[in-house]
Amino acid sequence: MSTATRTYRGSSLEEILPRIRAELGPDAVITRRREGLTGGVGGFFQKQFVEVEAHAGAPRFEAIDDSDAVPDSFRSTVDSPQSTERAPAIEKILEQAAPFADQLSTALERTAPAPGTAMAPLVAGRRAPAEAREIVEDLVEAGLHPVLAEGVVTETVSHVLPFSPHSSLERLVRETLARRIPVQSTWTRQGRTIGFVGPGGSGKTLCTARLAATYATGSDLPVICLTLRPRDGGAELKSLLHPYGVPVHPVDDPGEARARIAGAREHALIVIDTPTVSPAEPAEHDRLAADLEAIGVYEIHLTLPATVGAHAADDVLRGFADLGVSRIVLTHADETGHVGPAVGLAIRSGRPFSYISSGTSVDGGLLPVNPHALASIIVA
Ligand SMILES: Nc1nc2c(ncn2[C@@H]2O[C@H](COP(=O)(O)OP(=O)(O)OP(=O)(O)O)[C@@H](O)[C@H]2O)c(=O)[nH]1
Ligand SMILES: [Mg+2]
Repeated sequence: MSTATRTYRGSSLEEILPRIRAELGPDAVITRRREGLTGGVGGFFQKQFVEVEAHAGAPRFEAIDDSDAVPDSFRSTVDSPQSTERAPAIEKILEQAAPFADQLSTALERTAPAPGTAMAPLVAGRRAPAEAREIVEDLVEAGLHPVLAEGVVTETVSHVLPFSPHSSLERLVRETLARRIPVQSTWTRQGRTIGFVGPGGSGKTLCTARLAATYATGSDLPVICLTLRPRDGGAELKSLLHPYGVPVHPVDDPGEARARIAGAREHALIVIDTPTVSPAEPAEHDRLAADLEAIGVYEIHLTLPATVGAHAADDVLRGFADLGVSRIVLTHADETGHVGPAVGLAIRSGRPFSYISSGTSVDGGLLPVNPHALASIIVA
């Protein structure tokens, strides 16, 4: 039998030892054992491997050397007291293969440092907690893009967990995600001029009514409500706002709109409902863009239904971006818990969320976005 040294690599000793015994026989000599991490994404979620060097034949135990160059991601665990603990499967193998077992025992003892002389690990640091993988899967399940999900959990494990080692990982991931969600619901000036744009049925008219009603009942600012070229002459918006005493002014062009709001911009809440423009009708789209610019609408909020998938969310923003969209209103939020695509869009695009809309009543259906509440929809 050859005494050439062979290297065996597997995910555990239990997996490797039977192979060694089968190939090198019961007299096989273990000359080296080490453990490390391999693969993974960005140095994270790597798989653990065990590597054993062995040769067949008479005992020829050689110096154990773990000091040679190893990859950065390698983490030697031979200094760890646990490294000599054996799983039941190993114990079973040991019982069944006496000479081999003796050599293995010797090898394991020789690879473990004497008490009090532990080697420094080659790379210090903890492993990612096992539940990290499950949380990534939960985030993806909630509709977050896998790269974003992995990034949020990686950031939490590497940079947040060290400061709160006793906190639940889920809670910390939720906080990390919340910190990444851009939010801006107010304007530094006292007066605001706001327009809602978005796909058909996404909630433009209801958001206009809700914002106008909220300010009319609770703010010290006067409210001016316009609706640009409404198909129904403004009937729907008028009926929604009638109980709040807010008049609705249908306008056909920017000149008419400017005349309505002249002198009020600095001290009023001016809110404008816009008509749906189809991407299939670029002339209408360009006309709306030109009108919003001519009126001087400083804040253009895109009404984005929470029910959109990732691709559709991208398409919606791309389709409306040139209208000057600066905020995103998350609408129809009561209809799904699957808000990942919309949240991912805000994070990726840097467009902040302003409001979140749910239900169909005017009262209380529109609230400034709280990023922590939004994150908790994704990480329960
Ligand atoms: N459940 C729920 N329904 C909503 C929400 N927002 C709007 N709706 C309903 O969705 C429908 C369309 O809402 P609108 O506000 O008219 O949408 P729009 O964007 O103005 O629609 P068009 O002007 O026709 O393009 C109405 O029946 C609303 O009551 C919401 O947040 N949740
Ligand atoms: Mg409408």
